[in-house]
Amino acid sequence: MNIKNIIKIVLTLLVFSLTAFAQYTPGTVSNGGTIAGTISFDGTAPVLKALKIEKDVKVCAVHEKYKEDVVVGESGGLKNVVVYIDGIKSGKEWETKYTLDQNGCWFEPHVVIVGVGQKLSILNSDGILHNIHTFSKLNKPLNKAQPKFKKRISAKFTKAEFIKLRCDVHAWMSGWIVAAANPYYVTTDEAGNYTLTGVPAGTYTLKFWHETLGEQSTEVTIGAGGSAKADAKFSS
Ligand SMILES: [Cu+2]
Repeated sequence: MNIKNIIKIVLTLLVFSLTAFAQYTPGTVSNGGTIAGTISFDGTAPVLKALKIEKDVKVCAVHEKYKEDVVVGESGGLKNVVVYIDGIKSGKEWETKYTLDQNGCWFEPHVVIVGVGQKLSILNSDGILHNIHTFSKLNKPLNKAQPKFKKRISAKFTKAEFIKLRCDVHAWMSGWIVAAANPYYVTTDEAGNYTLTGVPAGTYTLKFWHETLGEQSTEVTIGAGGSAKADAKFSS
């Protein structure tokens, strides 16, 4: 065997082991724990910017629309923060359904989570033409017309990534697809609250991602069947 072949084999094994190492293995978690908390916005909440709706107004202008880049609730809670466990290798099963809707010319939800390798159903509830367009770097970008008769298309993502999302027909439509490395990804609600369930006992790196305010992380230790609290604050 010459040296070239040996290098080839070593490289193949290395790539294979790295790939295996990066993958998540779903299964049953007995006595899983819960991590919960509140993400808040530190400072004066920015004034929501009204969006101009000048196209397909009969369907699209049914209610006022505001830019969703920073959404702060009454008590200072920050909506649409993705809270996730970074690097967890095994744990609970994936969700059975992941859905993104285009409803009233609006992405619902604004930040949608889909597991890597899982199916994202993209609905068109409007009965008009939309064109879904993703701006991904690690995954293959998606640029697909969804005519009024096409109620549902689907997409899969092979790598974990935060992906900017737009509609090429309606300039104000903007959102995010989060291709999740594991099932421990959630988004915060209007009050900034989140809950991660079914977490195996261990010490984890918990990350908080916001589309314009950046990313933070903290360490969390959770015992079997236990609960942990992790809050975070973002400012602009
Ligand atoms: Cu559209």
